[in-house]
Amino acid sequence: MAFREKIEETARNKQTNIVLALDLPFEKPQNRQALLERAEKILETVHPYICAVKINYHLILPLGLFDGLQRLLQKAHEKGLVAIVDSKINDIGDTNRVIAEYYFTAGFDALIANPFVGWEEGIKPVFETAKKMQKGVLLLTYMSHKGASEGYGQMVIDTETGWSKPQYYLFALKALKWGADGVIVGATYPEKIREINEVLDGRIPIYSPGIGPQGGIIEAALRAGTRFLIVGRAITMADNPAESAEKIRNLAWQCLTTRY
Ligand code: NUP
Repeated sequence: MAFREKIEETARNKQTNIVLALDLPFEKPQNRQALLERAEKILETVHPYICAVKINYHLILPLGLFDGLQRLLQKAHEKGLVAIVDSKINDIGDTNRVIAEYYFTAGFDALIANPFVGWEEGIKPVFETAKKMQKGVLLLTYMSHKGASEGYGQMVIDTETGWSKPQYYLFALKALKWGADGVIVGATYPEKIREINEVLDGRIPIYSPGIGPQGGIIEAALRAGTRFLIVGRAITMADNPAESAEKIRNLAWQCLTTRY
């Protein structure tokens, strides 16, 4: 089954739209085993409340793609979760293709890429690789941090159409044109979520990180049109990650199912 159907089906069956960002603080290399065990334990206790797990450099760097990470990917798949790699692919096409091949071969179902590099000799090989391997591509469209306005929020003149538009608006159009499986828009910017959702016209789901420590509010993001919430530290750093995940999931699902 293709990534997009897989995550939708899992979300529907488990009644959760939470993607766990399995991020943990820095550990010295000699503590890699303890880091892996901590991540495994969180996944084990939190899995009933999430539809997917997103893995970032926090774990890729210390654990290794074909080493410790394999245990986490195996566990995620055993639990019926979809696995997304937060790779933010951002290089020339030939390099991007090799990066995508490694992540997909390792077992990830989807990856995150940065549209700033453009299509030809940029992001195109990522989409080609994903299509060939039946995997998904999510595109950064408006990031959740304050400085996002300096890049994703700047007014630009589109080289193809000559239109003067905000960068994120053009990225949303490109996500449609390129056939992205999702776009990332910060939960910290509900007005951007609303605007991008209008451009996407319900054809591509929005994934929003940034609730909790970054200041985003669950209800505001979901009412604006977010489909999936990406949640990290509010769960991974909680005294009781399972309890926190359950609370967030219940609130988000209730909000999602009553928003219209
Ligand atoms: O715009 C983005 N904002 C963001 O926080 C795009 C991302 N990929 N992320 C990632 O989502 C970030 O790197 C982290 O892995 C996760 C959010 O974590 P938290 O703020 O919920 O702890």
